[in-house]
Amino acid sequence: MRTQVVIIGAGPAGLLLGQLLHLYGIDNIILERQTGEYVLGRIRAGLLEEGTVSLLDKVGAGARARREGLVHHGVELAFGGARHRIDMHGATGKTVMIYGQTEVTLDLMNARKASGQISVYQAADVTPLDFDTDRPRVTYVKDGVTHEIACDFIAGCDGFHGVSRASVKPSAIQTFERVYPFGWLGILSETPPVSPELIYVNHARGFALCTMRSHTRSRYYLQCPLDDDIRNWPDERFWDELKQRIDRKAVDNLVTGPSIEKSIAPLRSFVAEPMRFGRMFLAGDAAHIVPPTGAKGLNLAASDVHYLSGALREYYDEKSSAGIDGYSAKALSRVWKAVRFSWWMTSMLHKFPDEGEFGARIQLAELNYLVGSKAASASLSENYVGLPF
Ligand code: RFL
Ligand code: PHB
Repeated sequence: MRTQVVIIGAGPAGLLLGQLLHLYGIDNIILERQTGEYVLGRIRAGLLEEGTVSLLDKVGAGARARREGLVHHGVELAFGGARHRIDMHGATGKTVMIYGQTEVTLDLMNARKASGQISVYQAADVTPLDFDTDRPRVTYVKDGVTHEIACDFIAGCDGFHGVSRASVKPSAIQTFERVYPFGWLGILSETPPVSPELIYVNHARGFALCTMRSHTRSRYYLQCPLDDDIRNWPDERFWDELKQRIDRKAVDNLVTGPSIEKSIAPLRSFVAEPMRFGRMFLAGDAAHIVPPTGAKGLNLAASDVHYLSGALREYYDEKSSAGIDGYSAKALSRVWKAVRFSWWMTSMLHKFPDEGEFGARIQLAELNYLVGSKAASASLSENYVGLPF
């Protein structure tokens, strides 16, 4: 078998890249380790930047997001018992959209089916080979049979634990990492959101986030110890703890109900440099991870594949390597800004066990400055709605 680009991974990065390449007339095959149902079952991101929604529009997968997504003009920060609204739209003219990653994935899967491009789910032992030569290839096993695809390029869109980055010889790659000493315990419930906009909470008991998927479905997160277990968190305990961290008005408005999903995610910042190794490129979580506090992970996957698809289009249409040569530096420049923003939001909003009372007071001073200063609010807004790409 032969194709122009083999894409490893059918998460948002791989699916969106596949559709952008298809739009540019570049043949591609997606190899995914899991089943489609499994990929769709992962409850993750919920917040899309305007640039991400525009890319969905561009590949013909944005119609449902435009219909069902909730457009938010502001965001709230709660600390010291009070809530403060940041008018993101007033500061930047831009908005964000609440539309779940599961829905984005479903819309992209449907667009891919309609385009007739090949996707292989349950592809085992996917192995990128010879990407430091002019004849890269990828092998995989399906139903016990080994297959090989010859290609021009490989796109590693296989997430943090994928095979692509792991296939690069260690001397060719540099990694930067910060692991935070806590996790996020998240629940999804079929209840109306506590407030029309997101509330990020700094509290002495730990961070909390009130977010949503729709007018009838809420998503809440609580900072929890890294080694905690969801078995320690029956729904009742979750709601009790949330009520202790949110403000009075929110407690009064909170509608509780049975959880339909519950999970704990560790928080980490991670960047691999470069994002290109000969004829293999990394994009999305395969190259970088941000803590979810800034809501940047999925949006970075989108900007990466925007740059990468443009570079590959230039290679095929204009016979120029300038785009692919510049991909890594261009993507990393935006990645590091989002890594900084996510690290900063995480540092300002969570309880850090080792920072003590001094650290807690510094956080409050920063939050007070932020909500009292037009310049500081505008800076947060500009990053939150997404830097241009
Ligand atoms: P994914 O989604 O991990 O997809 C990678 C795919 O590759 C497959 N794969 C392989 N396939 C073949 N062979 C192999 N050897 C393979 N190894 C792996 C996997 O099965 C998978 O299908 O990476 P991608 O596409 O780069 O997308 C990244 C996003 O999923 C991620 O950044 C976001 O979910 C992060 N995130 C958020 N991002 C936002 O932009 N806004 C948010 O509000 C937001 N909230 C979140 C989040 C992540 C969270 N968790 C669970 C870490 C909230 C949470 C709690
Ligand atoms: C979500 O809706 O799941 C979400 C929103 C904003 C974040 C993180 C997660 O910062």
